[in-house]
Amino acid sequence: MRRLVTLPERGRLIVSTDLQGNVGDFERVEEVFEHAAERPEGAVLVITGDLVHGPELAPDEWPDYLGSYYRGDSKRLLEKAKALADRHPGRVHYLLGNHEHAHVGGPVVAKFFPDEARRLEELLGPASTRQMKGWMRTWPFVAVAPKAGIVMLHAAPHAAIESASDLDKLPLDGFLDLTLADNGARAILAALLWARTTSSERAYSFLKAILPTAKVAVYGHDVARQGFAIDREPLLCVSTSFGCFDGDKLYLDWDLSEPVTSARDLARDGLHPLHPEAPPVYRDTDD
Ligand SMILES: [Mn+2]
Repeated sequence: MRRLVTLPERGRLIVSTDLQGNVGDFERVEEVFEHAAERPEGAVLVITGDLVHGPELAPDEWPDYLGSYYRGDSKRLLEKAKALADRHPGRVHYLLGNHEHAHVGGPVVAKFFPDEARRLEELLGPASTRQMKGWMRTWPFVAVAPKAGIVMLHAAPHAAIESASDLDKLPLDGFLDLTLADNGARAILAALLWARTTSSERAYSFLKAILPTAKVAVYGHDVARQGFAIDREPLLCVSTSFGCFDGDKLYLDWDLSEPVTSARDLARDGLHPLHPEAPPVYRDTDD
């Protein structure tokens, strides 16, 4: 299975991170992408995983740390995501996150329910569950924009790989059986889907394995309450939806033909508010 998607060298690149069942935010990402796709050179959309598994809380149970209120609806989000990909063949890429992995062989995730995957599969019923699993099993782990020099993945680029083809060999299953065989592969996949940060050295080594000229890794998984975080070069952690207030949510919009120089420059020139009309709460708007 090919786990690396190589994007075109021209057109717009739209990137969103974790949605966790937030249909309203997905619709806004969809609108941004479909508007960009109307340009003559076209556009591609990359959503870096964790589309599913959101809170189903009442407004008065909602804790402040979750940002703006929404009611998670992963079922509807998946239907919309599939429809969007079908409308734009080869132009919409969903990367596997740890929450999708929980449906196709990964460890149980317990965020708002003791077993998030079971909760969603109960809502879907057996036929749709089978369909969803078949689809998610094909999702790539990494996308690369070769001319821009941007690598996208779910979590921080901490995985020890030597080449892109190492990604293709990683089995999704086997996280629950504790034999020593394939322990190395399990560690690589766990790092790809769970690492919150990493050293510059590990990150550059990951980028080099994917594309020697790559300059920045864009990912989510963690919540950056001000919309993005740069722990150090070449790491750009973006929060498009989950855990943020509406005015702090950011997405990436970049020209695929424009080489990036650093995470800092990409953040300054490429990040845009998902809800420009909403007031920022944590986001620094000085420049
Ligand atoms: Mn995640």
